[in-house]
Amino acid sequence: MSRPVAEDLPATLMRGVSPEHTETTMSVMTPIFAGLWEHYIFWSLIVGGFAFGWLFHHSFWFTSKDGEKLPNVDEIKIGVFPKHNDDMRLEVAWTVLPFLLIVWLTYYSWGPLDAMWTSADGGIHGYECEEGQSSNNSIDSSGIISSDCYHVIEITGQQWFWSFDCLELGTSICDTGTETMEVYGSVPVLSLKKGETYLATMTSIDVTHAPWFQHLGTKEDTLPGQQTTLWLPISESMSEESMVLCAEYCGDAHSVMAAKLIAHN
Ligand SMILES: [Cu+2]
Repeated sequence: MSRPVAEDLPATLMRGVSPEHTETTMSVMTPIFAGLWEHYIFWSLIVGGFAFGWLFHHSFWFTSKDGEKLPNVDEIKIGVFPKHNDDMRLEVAWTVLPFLLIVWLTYYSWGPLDAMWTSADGGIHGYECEEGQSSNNSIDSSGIISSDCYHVIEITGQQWFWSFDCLELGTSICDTGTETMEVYGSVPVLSLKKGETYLATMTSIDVTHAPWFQHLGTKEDTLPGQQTTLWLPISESMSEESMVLCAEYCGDAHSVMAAKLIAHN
């Protein structure tokens, strides 16, 4: 391939964010979070439209005309505290309505968030699979994935790379390797099977890191001397290739501490 000439440069610079590369590098949307996002945006628009509509209406409606003498409704006099002018119905409304909305949004996000941190002891992914057993996972209309059982793998964070260990799983269920990626250089690859659900038990051998599985929308800290866990439910709709980045600043090469997740059939 020839060197990029001047007019090709913007396209070259944009490579990481161009639509044809979006799938592997940039998209961070998963069904479960897409649903939450849309619901929160819906309510933000309602609240924003109401607040700014009210603000603009009152700004113009209560503007005085040039030369107009206004009635002194608050009885403002120099040196005297102004007349107390309140409306109990308004006070109650703007206290109670936002409170109800917050209660609703908390309730609404409860299911998806609970699914993300479900128990490894008979939660929505059941118990660890027996040898040869499949997770047989399925995704519901709100994006929540549930499984018959799960497989255990290990992830170790280290300055500045990830180590994946499939433990005793067969290579058709879990495999590892390395690959060279533009910008990131040589990166570890974790290859998991669609329809299977994995529980990563994680630790770090130096400082705090956090693998961020972009297309699963999840991340969790890895801590030296401690074990943390992260669910990796690989649904049939999962994109074939996605990135794993470090989401916890861990030193000089933090920004290139990447890995690749392959979801295969
Ligand atoms: Cu990091």
